[in-house]
Amino acid sequence: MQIKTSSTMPTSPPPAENNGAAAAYFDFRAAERVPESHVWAGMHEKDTAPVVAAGDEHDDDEDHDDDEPGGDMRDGHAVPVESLSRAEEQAARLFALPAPDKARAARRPGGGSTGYGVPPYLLRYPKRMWAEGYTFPPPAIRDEFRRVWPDAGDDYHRFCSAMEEYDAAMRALGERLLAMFFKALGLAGDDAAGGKTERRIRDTLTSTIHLNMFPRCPDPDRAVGLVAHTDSGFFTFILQSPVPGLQLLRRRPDRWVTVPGTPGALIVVVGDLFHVLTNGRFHSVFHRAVVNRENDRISMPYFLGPPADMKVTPLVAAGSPESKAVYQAVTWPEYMAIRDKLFGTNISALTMIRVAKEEDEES
Ligand SMILES: O=C(O)CCC(=O)C(=O)O
Repeated sequence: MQIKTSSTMPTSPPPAENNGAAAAYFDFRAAERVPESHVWAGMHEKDTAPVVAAGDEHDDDEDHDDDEPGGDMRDGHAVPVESLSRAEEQAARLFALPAPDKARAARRPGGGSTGYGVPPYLLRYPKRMWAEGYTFPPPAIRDEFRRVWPDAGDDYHRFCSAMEEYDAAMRALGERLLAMFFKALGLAGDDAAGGKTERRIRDTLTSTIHLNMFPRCPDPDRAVGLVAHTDSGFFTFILQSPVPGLQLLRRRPDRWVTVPGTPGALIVVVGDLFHVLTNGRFHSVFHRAVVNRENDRISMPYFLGPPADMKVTPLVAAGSPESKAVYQAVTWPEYMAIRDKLFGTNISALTMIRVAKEEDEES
């Protein structure tokens, strides 16, 4: 079965006119149909990737690897629900602002990955997503959002406070989760080989928040909220709202699984560099967002990863005692350069940096 992913979807580079600032704003509210610029033909073909609800899954695969899914529901995460809903409410208010207010904060060409509009890598696709987005690094919240609210009035302070609270809660959760992952790998504790590595990773974790607004869509079968992809960093938290839309790719057999809309639940999505760090023990997972006819959906992925200058080196003890490093050590920018080069091909960047065959071959 052929699954369409971010690396298999486009077969040729997009025409130049699809790139650039013009893609920054599209009035989804006014759209009565999905324009050609946003049509993704064949995205929802049932025979390409059957969609089942997460609760209905039956995995009869004898070879099933417990670590295989790479995306996980974490309820009971101890993050105050009020912090999550305050941030979600503020994200919705941001996207509800008039277009000129948002346009003031548009991503600057060549200005990195911060701001309102379409992330640069999505501009490489021939078609646009049914989504608005805003990306920012948490330490820059107060500076960044002066672009939206230059007067720094009450709305600005309410927004920034909510995002700071969200950041603090997610970061603390990230550090706890890292400790859990290390424990699961048998590397926890001060005396264990991984103790030092865990502390180094925990103390240097970098984070990015990306706010997504997936507007309701007049023809959801012809549109996509966010094309299938893996995250490149360590791991990502994706808060679930009552409106479902996140789908995870499950393997053997390949199928898209819809994560139920459970308010307050967080999905943990393992990224490529965590796959490398754990020597393939925790697999990164393809995921995508779909849209629906009835409801807008907000999502606020919280991405955690290494600093740019850290070589991510496989923890050899992550596998069996005799295992070797399966991947070359890479920095995040080095890994992204490989991913960028492979865009539009069928080849995964993980495969390119693989130096030894994993027992559990990824595809
Ligand atoms: O909205 C979602 O559920 C997924 C978002 C996501 O994967 C992303 O923004 O990278």
